[in-house]
Amino acid sequence: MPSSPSDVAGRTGGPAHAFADAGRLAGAKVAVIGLGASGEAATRLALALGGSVYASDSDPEPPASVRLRELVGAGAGIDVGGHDVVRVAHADVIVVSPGIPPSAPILRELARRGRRWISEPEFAIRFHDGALIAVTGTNGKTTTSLLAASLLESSGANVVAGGNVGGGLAPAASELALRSEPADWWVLELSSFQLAGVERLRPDVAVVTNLAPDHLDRYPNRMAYYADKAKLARGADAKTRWVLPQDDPEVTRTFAAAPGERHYFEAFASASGSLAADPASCAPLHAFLVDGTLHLRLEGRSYALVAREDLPLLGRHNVANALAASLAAALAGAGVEGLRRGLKSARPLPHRLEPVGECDGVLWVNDSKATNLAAARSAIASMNRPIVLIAGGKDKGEDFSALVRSDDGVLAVVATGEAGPRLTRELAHPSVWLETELAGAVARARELAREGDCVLFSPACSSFDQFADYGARGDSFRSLSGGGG
Ligand code: UMA
Repeated sequence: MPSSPSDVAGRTGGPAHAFADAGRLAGAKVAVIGLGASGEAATRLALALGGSVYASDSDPEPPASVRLRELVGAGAGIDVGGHDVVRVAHADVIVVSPGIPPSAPILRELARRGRRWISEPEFAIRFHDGALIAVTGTNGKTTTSLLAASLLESSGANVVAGGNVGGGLAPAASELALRSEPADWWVLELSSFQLAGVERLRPDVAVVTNLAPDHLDRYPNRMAYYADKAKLARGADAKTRWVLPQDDPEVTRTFAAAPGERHYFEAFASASGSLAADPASCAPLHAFLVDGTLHLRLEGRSYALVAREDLPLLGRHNVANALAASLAAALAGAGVEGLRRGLKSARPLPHRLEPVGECDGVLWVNDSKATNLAAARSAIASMNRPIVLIAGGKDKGEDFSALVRSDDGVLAVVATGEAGPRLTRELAHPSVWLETELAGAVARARELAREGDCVLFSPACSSFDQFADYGARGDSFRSLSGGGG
């Protein structure tokens, strides 16, 4: 069942493959574009491997600016406030930070000169001799990645997690490659921005949680966004094991041509498509929820993993995440007992349906990570109490009319942030309130909620209108709510 970590030779290809074969960068010229978390980590990695590094950022004060002196001391050439395009174009390898869109002037100029670049995780993975679980999807990537890693760990595997995760929960991929004790398994969360710059990255286990429109402020339409997600399959081959949702038509279509063996998870069984009811139609290993218990079916035999009520994570979509993580971990060699232990001790991650307190019978839930409509919809559908919803933030152009449905049990919506006015116009709900700032929205929600209700902060928008990121926004909600008090 599991692939061995040694079974991953030739994971990457493309122009820089020779460096991976040598295992070092030995004098090669490496250009790193962007000095955020990923650019800084890639710079450190390239320096550690003996590369001659030029790193630059268009911002005069990028996130890494306090450590620039250290990077220069270690031998990097650094520019802030702009990029020396000639120097970048002459590098052997160009590593690009995920937040830089292909429309950025530096990338347009490199494209005009016929230069290709790679994303930071692909750069890092070239220096990892072990095996890889790569996790993408629109929502649930972080929970699934971290849970898969902890389930593997519960089974005694030597595993680390990183990639897009952020929020201080796990490092950039390049930081994993810098560790002195190499791990047998990496679990990498990969965003569409990171996959955009992937040439040939070969996961041993590739997980897609789900697909729904997102990042429409960077992509012209959802198909362009899905096309970047589909690059996860670029380096896949017959040995790649896929972990896919049974009932997600966008995932099925997007990955239809991907080579490899398919394994399915199903948290929302429909009468027509249940893995539990139809074992013959499926791959040798899959995961599903039946009679309130998460199950794994391995070569025709079913194993009960954990009862839904014993999984310490709120929300139905977390059942899907737990099934996907269990399947990925099982494909990587985790045993049933390890999975059971790991699932029972799973902890909610900050900002993802995180209960932050209960006061006067009102439960306060921080779901700041719900930065798109689909994530907020999942959260709303997951609650088993009447909801006072706080939503809004940076407007990414999604259709808000679909945010709340009449049978959701939403009592009132408090719209806030840049998207607040459009939310109030588009939401078909009898009780919509507008508050410019989050503080006002929390105060309004406190007035509206009654005993037995919950106040759900699930913004359906990114945070960049008023906050540095979703973490800062969630921290602010947590402290404004006073733990519900
Ligand atoms: N920049 C240039 N030139 C340009 C444009 C931008 O130099 O023309 C600079 C910016 O000034 C900035 C840097 O490039 O300093 C871009 O940094 P970045 O936005 O890529 O941020 P990092 O700090 O490197 O963080 C990235 C991910 N951020 C994004 O994809 C936006 C982090 O994901 C990730 O944790 C980190 O790499 C390590 O892998 C965060 C995220 O919000 C959590 N991701 C999005 C999501 O999950 O929805 C995709």
